[in-house]
Amino acid sequence: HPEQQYLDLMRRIWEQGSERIDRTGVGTRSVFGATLRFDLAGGAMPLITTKRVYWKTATRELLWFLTGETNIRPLVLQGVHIWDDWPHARYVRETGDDIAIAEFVERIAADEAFAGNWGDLGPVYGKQWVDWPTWRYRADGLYEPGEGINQVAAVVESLRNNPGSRRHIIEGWNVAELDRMALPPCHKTYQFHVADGKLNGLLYQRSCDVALGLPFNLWSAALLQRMLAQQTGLEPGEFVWMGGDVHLYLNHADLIEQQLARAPQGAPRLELLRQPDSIFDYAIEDFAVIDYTPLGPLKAPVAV
Ligand code: DHF
Ligand code: TMP
Repeated sequence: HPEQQYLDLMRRIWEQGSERIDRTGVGTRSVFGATLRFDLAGGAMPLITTKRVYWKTATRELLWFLTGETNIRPLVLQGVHIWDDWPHARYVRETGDDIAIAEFVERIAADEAFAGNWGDLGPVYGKQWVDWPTWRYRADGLYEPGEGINQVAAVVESLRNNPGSRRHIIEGWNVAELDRMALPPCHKTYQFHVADGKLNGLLYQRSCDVALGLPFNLWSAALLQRMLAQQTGLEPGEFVWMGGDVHLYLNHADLIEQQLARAPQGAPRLELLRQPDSIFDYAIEDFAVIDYTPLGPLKAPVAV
């Protein structure tokens, strides 16, 4: 079963990983450099079955990236709370107002101006993907803002017009803007590749929380690949995931032990119910997952 790769990686890190103090202070066991491969033929998806994964939440996050949005408010208004902790932590740190997270999130939803001030993550994924900032020199030697670059639209164009290219890349790692981001991008580089009428995809993830983040990251990257394949008339090929610092947080021990005692269930597939006019026109209703019969949810705290 393809999911065995995920479980094997989890077990290897838990049993052999190096213990390291990390930025969050929680502590991790970590290995450096790992690869997973999934064949997306026939609609197969790397959707983890040894716990329930909220694929609609991950899908809403991906659609939010594609709008270029970096404020959590549109997510919150859809009931998606995976990014709440970071704006909340910044608010508490910068104002000294020790407001509970539930109350903070309520204010983000209710008060647009408050959300404008406190709900933004900085120029993270969405901004870099569809509006990478540029500068242009003027005759007087000063420079002014240029037009943003839409990397996603450019990749659709290059897949259509120059499929043999080795430059189908979407990059999140804008070095000049890292210090303004709530978190520098983890899933930082996407590359696509056309061969034999199929679209292959690769995600390089510099830092990976295997228990909480990776199930979302695998789903979302494969989903983006499926959407790009549909938009460019290609069949989905292979999806390759590569991780840099691939880790398990020490406070995820219960989840890890329960998950490693479980066996993968069936072969979930994704159906695209409609072909939207562009990569930017997908909606949550366009996606249906079939044959997904996961084992029960496993909860663990996210390290902020
Ligand atoms: N920080 C850390 N330490 N790990 C992460 O995985 C992570 N991911 C981020 C931002 N910062 C992060 C963005 N993605 C969850 C999943 C993905 C995600 C953030 C959080 C999460 O908490 N998942 C839970 C709950 C899902 C839900 O409420 O819908 C899960 O059980 O999968
Ligand atoms: P770092 O910036 O210090 O590497 O911390 C980021 C943490 O978030 C790290 O545990 C990796 C995790 N993460 C994911 O695994 N996937 C994601 O999509 C995001 C945003 C974060």
